[in-house]
Amino acid sequence: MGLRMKTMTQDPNGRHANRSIAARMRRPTARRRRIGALVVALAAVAVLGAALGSGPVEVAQASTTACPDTVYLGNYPSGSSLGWNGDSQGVAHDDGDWFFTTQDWLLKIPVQYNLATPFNPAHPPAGVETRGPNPLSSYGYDHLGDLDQVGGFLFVPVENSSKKRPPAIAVFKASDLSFVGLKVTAQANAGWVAFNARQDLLYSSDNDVSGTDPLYRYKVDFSKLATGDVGDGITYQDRFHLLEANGTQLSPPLGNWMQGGVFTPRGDLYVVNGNGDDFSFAVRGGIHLFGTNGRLIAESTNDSGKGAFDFAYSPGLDDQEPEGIDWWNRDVGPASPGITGQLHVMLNDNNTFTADKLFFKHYEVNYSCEPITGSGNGPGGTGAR
Ligand SMILES: [Ca+2]
Ligand SMILES: [Ca+2]
Ligand SMILES: [Ca+2]
Repeated sequence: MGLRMKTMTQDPNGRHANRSIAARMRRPTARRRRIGALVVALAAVAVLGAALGSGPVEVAQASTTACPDTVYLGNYPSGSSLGWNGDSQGVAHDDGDWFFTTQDWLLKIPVQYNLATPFNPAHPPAGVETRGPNPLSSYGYDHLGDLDQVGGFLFVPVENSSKKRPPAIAVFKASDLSFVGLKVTAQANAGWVAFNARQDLLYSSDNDVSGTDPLYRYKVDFSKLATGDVGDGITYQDRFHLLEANGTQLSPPLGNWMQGGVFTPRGDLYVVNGNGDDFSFAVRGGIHLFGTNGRLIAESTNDSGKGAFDFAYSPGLDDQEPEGIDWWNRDVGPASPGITGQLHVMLNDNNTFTADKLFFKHYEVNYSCEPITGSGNGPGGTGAR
C-alpha cells in the first residue's frame, strides 16, 4: 500500500459484476469452441431459414483459440473487504481447504466456507485456522508470497521487505499450519512458488522474468521434509527460460512484479505479474500461460469482458494489484460456494484509508483440444483434477 489519496474504487469487471458465477456458467465454453466446426452447418441453416422465411439466423464468426482455452467466468468474492484479506498475496489448496497468504498471515479455510463471509484472522470462526501476524518474524521475514501445497506441505516464498535477509522458501504443514523449516535461496526476490508434479520440481523467480533472469527450479525430497530437514529437502537445480511462442527470448520481459504461478495437471504453467503502480502495458502485466517447452501459449488481455482470457486490473489511483493463482477443479465436489472453474486468480485492490478489497477471479480452462492422456481429467474435458 502506498500513501495515496483515497479514490473511488472501480469494479474491474464493470457492468457484469453483479451477475452470479452460475449465470455466467450458462454460457458454456464448449459451445464456443465448437463454433468453428458449426459455421458451415449454421450457414446452411441460415440459407435454409431465409428460404423458409423463418427470420434472421445469427451466424457466429469462427475464431482461432489457444489450446487450452482459458475463459474468464467472473469473480467471487467480488471486491469485498473480508477482514483478513489486507495485502493479500497467494492461494493454494488441498483436498478440502483453501490456503491463502496475505503479507503477514497464513490462512486455512475449509472449501465449503463461503469466502464472501468476513472474519477476523486473529479470532477465526470454527474450522478456519490462521497463523500470524508475521509468523516468521523471528527469522527476519515479513512478507509471504504466493504459495503451493504438495504432499501435505505448504511451500511459501518469504522475503524481508528491507532486504536484510535473502529470500527463502518456508515450509509449513498443511494439517495444522505448523512451521517445518526454511530454505534460504540465492534469488533476488521470491514472490511466488509453483510445484510441477510431473517433474517433482519447485519453480520460482525474481521480480521479473527475462532472457537474462529466467525461472529458478528446485528439487524437492519429501522424505527429508518429513524429518524437518528443509535445508537439504529443497535443493537448487537450474534456471529455466520462459520464451515467446516462436521460441525467442521474452520481449518485452514479464515486468515487476512476478506475483504468482501454478502448474496445470498437464504440466503447463500459468504465471501472474504486475503491480498497483505500473499500467499493464508498461510491464506486460496479467496472466500468461506457457507450455511444457517453456513457450508462450496465451496471455490475458486487460479487458473486463467475459468469455475470453480476460484479466482486468486498474493500477494507478485504483492501485489494483495482480496476486497469486491456483488450479483446482471446482466443477466437481466438494462444493465451493460461489466458485466454479479450474483456475483461480487473486486481484488485490489496495486502499490506503479503507480496507483492501479482494477480487477472486475464476476461469474455465478447456483442454478438449488436446487428446486425453492419463488420469485426472474432469468432466467437460477440462483436464482438471
Ligand atoms: Ca504478491
Ligand atoms: Ca484501490
Ligand atoms: Ca499458488
